[in-house]
Amino acid sequence: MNQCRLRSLVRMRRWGTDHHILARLALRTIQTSSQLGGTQDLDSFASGCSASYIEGLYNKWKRNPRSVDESWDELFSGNERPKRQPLQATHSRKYRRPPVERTALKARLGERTASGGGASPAPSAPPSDWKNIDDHHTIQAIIRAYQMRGHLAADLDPLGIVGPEKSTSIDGTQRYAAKQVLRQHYSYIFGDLNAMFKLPSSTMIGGNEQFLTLKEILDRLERIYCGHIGVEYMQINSLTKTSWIRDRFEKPGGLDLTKEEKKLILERLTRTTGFENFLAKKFSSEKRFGLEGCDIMIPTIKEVVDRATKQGVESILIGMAHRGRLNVLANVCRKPIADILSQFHGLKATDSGSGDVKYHLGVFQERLNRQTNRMVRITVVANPSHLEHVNPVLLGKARAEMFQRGDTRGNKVLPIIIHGDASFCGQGVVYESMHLSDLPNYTTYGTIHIVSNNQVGFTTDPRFSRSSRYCTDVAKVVNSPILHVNADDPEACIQCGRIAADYRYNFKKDVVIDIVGYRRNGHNEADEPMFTQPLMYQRIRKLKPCLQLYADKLIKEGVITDGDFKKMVSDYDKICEEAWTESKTVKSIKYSSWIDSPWPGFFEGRDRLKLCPTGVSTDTLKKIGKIFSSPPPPEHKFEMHKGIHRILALRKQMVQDKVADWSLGEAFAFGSLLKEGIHVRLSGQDVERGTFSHRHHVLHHQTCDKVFYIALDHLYPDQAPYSVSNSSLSECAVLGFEHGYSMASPNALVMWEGQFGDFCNTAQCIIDTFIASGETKWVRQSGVVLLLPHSMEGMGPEHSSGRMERFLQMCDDDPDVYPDTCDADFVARQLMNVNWIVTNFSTPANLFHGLRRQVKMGFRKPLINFSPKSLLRHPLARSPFKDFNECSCFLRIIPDNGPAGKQPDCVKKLVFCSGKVYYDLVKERDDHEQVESVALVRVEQLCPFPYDLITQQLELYPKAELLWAQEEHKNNGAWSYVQPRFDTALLKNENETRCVSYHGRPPSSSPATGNKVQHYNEYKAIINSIFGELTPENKKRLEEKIKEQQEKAKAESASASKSSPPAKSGSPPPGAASASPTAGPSPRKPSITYPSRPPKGESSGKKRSGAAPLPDFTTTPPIARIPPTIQPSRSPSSPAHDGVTPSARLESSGRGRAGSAPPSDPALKVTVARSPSRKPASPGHDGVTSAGEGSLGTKRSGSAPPPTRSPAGRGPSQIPSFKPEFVKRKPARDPAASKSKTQKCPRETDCDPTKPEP
Ligand SMILES: Cc1ncc(C[n+]2csc(CCOP(=O)(O)OP(=O)(O)O)c2C)c(N)n1
Repeated sequence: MNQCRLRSLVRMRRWGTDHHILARLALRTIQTSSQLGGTQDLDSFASGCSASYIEGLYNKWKRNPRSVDESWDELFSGNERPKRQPLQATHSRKYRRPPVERTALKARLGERTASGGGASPAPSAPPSDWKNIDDHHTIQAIIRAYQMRGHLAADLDPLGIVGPEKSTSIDGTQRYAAKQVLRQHYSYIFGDLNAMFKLPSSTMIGGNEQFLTLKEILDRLERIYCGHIGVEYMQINSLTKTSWIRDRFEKPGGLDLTKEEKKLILERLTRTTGFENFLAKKFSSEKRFGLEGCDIMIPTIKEVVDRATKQGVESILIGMAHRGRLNVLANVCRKPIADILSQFHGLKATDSGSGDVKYHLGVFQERLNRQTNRMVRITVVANPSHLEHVNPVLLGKARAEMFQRGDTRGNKVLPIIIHGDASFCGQGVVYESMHLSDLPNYTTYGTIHIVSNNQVGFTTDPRFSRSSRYCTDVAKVVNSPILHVNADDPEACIQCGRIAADYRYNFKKDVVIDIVGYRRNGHNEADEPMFTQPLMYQRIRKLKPCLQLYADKLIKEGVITDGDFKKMVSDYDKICEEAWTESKTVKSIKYSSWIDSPWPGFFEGRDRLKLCPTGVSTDTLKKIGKIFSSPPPPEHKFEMHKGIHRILALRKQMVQDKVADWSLGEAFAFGSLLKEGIHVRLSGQDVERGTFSHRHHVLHHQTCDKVFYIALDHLYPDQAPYSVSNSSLSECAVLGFEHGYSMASPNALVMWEGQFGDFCNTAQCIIDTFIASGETKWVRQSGVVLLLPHSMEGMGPEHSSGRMERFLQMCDDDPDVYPDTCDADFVARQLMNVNWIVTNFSTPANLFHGLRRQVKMGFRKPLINFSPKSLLRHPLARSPFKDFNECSCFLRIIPDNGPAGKQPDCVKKLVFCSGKVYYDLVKERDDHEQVESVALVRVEQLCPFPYDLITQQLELYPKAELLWAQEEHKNNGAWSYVQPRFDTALLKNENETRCVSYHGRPPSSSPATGNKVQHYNEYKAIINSIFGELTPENKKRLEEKIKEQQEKAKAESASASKSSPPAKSGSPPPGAASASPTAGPSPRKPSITYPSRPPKGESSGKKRSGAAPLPDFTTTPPIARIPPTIQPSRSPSSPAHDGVTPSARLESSGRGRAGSAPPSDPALKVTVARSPSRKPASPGHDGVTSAGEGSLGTKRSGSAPPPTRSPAGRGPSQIPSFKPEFVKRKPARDPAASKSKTQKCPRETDCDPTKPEP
């Protein structure tokens, strides 16, 4: 036919110009083709298609030469270029070889493939064959389309409600590859399915084969990407990771399972379904939140457990909600079934507490994993009803466990979180927790998330509960691969479990498995789902359970027989029946047998009521003070900010004067605990510097990026690790995380500081459901400390109150019961019996003792402390060293030690107060000249209420009128808590007729005014109600005093400006160091310089000279003035980006920042570390993260490593034996890379360096 056609074309030559041109064209093509040695092209080109195509073009050209491509124009008009120019892109697009041409190519390649096997050489296509290139590009794009969007066409829904329709291609094959996947390539694929193509390197579907037909390519891609697994991974910004996943899914045979593996899946599925069936049979109307419809979740988790234990994981922590929880306990943790069943019998508990519903309880099981023959500890963390809020708690606990085990890479501890579909996308805490996943001090080196996706949330359809396509889209923010899988395909689910475990092992990153199933029953077993999802449930009723489907499949495949399956089912039923019989013999339950975080060795042999002393020696104070007030050793040439020089000078002066301000008192607490082997961890927003710029625990080199110094890391050679870390801007997740961290071990002081106390309400769920009630519900203790800046300083409604009233309202001490204060252990017993401790410290010494007491008690109790703002720099809020020494202790109340206290009979008013208002009252009492008639008593520990000491005070001042003074509004602050307790204390004395009157702001829905004048007027009203108006004599005296102080200040500043250049930020402020070194104010002091001048750069903007004028509402602390200059530039483009000074490099390889080994040399060293890697600006999906990120060893590693010394002989004996390898840093794999100044991204290098890059 072709020959024929050609002959006719040649004949045309004779007919006329038009035909002549066509013939010329044909001949030229023939010539070109034969020059290239091809004969098939001649056939193809001269085929009917080509001829009519050219003819059509020619006719078009005749009508309008410009209507065809320039190349055709040249050809038809005879103005051909002598030689073909390199084609422009436009040429290649417009020149379209008829599709049938591929048949010839196919035939040619087919022959070679058949003869030469898989690895045939690439066909030598003509370089000018742009269509051929286009075709290959298209194939590549098709492959990429499947990789990127195949999940959109995957068959994920066992109900068949959601999912694409199959369409029929030209060869009659039913394909899922809908337009949404293939888009512009959709029509292309139906052209010629037998065309052969070379596979691009971006796919592994060919295995060893390099060439496949289009049909085979499509079939393979369909099977991989549009089958029962829909994998989302192309969004990951790492070529290594995407390649790894691609290879795992695409390699032929990679997802096959052996017969034995299939049998194991069936066995596990039998147990899972069998357990639910058994519960349904025995307790048909009991809520158990069954897993039916997502049964495969249990074998999937078990696959993860198998895989992880094989990889060396020793402890697996699971956080989950209600759905399927009992099944997890029975079949994953292997909690004895009888124990679980006994929870259904309504038995009495023999221990105290409230207990919790059975599907919230925690479990801690250590067992042998039979598949791997290794011991594994599995913990399911107790959780409240509040869905997803257990996530950060679980992560914190996992992180702490890693710390204790010296597991620096998450090789031994694996966190797994199980989510519901509606809650995963609905709860904000999921997002907040996800964002912790890669932060150096919070990472758990990857968490495996499993979504039990039953496509409904209670009664709400997904289309009404989320706007995202998938419920898992939230995980994309951290670049997680997401494996969606059809729950009715057990083998696919197991493969996903396997791949997820391997991914986490290799890359130490989060990964998500979304098991798409259904819910066979209602939200709980008593619910009628047909009310709300009638059509869905009509389908569900017709569906065979997954177990049955899979058993049928395996029987058909010959893996098992029908008899085998029946035996499997009956064997497990027998196990359940036996457990049922056993459970009926149980007569009582113990809440404590459901504890998720036992502290072995901590309670045994310990006198829980013994309160150990909290004071330390003066030598210890001096040592800590010296290092805390010193800059890094000079040999490190650490360039500090001038302001820091000044702050350190002030600290040094204080140490010399043997007096401590707030930050020094806090440092004494931390430092002395570190010395005793207690790990200290402080986390929260901006805690490193301190919101109010008072702490400065991390000093930043001013010209070298990521070089910093933490004095508290360098106190003692054998000290415990200190971890201070700025957190993400989250309260809920970060507080949850720290709470979880505190659960893991009693031998750590774990603190979370709120930026302002007010913000703790975004963590309310954690506070209410974990911290306030965790011990009562789950017998689980925690010594977590909340530091909540609180006080009324005219900063407006949201920066004034830590919502003390809410914490106090949740205290569970009975306000109407006067405790047995004669009990020798009264103080400890009171602490032990209450759910948490609430304090409002007013001195650095009490802060010191209060924090130390947290780990000195024989039990653990959360501490909520309302920390100060202006008091951080208040000259009177200082404590002498003697208040920290061995003879000192925590003061639950601070009585009046002044003239009033010394002559109590003369006292007319006894004013109780708490916190910062005390200092206002002292000043006002002074100004009102009532130092002898008004006694001021500070209640430092509000809960448990110090009845014994309060009663003593009441008795000490028998004639005094009793007042409670607070700066908060009446419905806020401590009043509603203390009032009934004062009454109870007063009622104790039969002869007592007094009661305590309230002096504070009136009730208000807003915690504070935003208007300074109103703030002051409110303040003045309180003062007047306590002390009365200032008398004319008072006023006159004060005016004189102010005048005198102003003159003095003027003279001082004049002499200062004469003798020295203007004060620099590096020099100490005048008079700052000469502040009163006494803890309590001297009532006879003429005036209070108030507050002390903040460091330069933090000026309040108000010029204050000398004494505070009256009226003084300028007690606002210098909090809002965060000096930006203290922050070194972290710009990656900064020349100092990686500028680590040679001396500073000393430690750069040895330890990360807040958490590293104590230096082997007691001499101080500068801690150098890369700050947490800055994420590169999205380099695109293939973009490997750019340089400039810190390497593993130099990033600010998370928690400090455990101490290397044996804890024996110091501190409680339960200190875990820390392993030194925690501090070891893996040597850089590539020496050249390690020499390089610019470190590779830890996200890449962190991945197991022993693994070859795919
Ligand atoms: C924070 C929170 N809000 C509301 C609820 C009430 N609630 C309990 S289960 C549930 C539906 C959860 O749906 P999903 O996350 O899909 O899990 P499922 O029960 O379907 O397994 C709701 C709204 C809750 N427990 N916690």
